[in-house]
Amino acid sequence: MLTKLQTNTARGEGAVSIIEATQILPFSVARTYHIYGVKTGVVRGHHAHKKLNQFAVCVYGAVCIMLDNGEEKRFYTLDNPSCGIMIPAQAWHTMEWLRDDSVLLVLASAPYDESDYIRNYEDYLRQRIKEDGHSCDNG
Ligand code: T46
Repeated sequence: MLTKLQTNTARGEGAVSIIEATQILPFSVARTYHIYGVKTGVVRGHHAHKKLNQFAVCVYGAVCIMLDNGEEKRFYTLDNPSCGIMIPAQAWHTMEWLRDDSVLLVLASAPYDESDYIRNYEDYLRQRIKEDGHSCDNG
């Protein structure tokens, strides 16, 4: 699930990691934002998006991304600016800061729209069950 970015290195001169949007991303970028100034241990996110697709890169430090599809949670450590991860629509996600002052850059497929967020986990699970066409409710 982690995507390795094309990276050019020159001995003693550091590295350049490249996101050619048309090659790496399954969407056009409409917005970018970056999250920073967060203390170690703080967990952000706790939501899913209805339609928004996103790609995240920790350009400085280390952040743990949790993706939850309603049945299974997966954890990914972003601690290398030459790697990124897709946060697809419909994935419940959190971002935990593993190091002070880590910077998370996010490329998003659409402008900000609060109505695209599902911020309540119970609502999220109910919607997933509806979409999957089955219910776990035996009652
Ligand atoms: C996401 C994860 C990875 C805006 O007004 N415009 C924006 O483009 C964004 C991203 C946020 N905001 C406002 C909405 C809230 O009042 O900024 C405030 C903080 O946003 P939020 O609490 O949603 O931040 P995170 O870090 O929990 O989530 C953010 C993105 O909002 C979200 O789309 O998937 O990063």
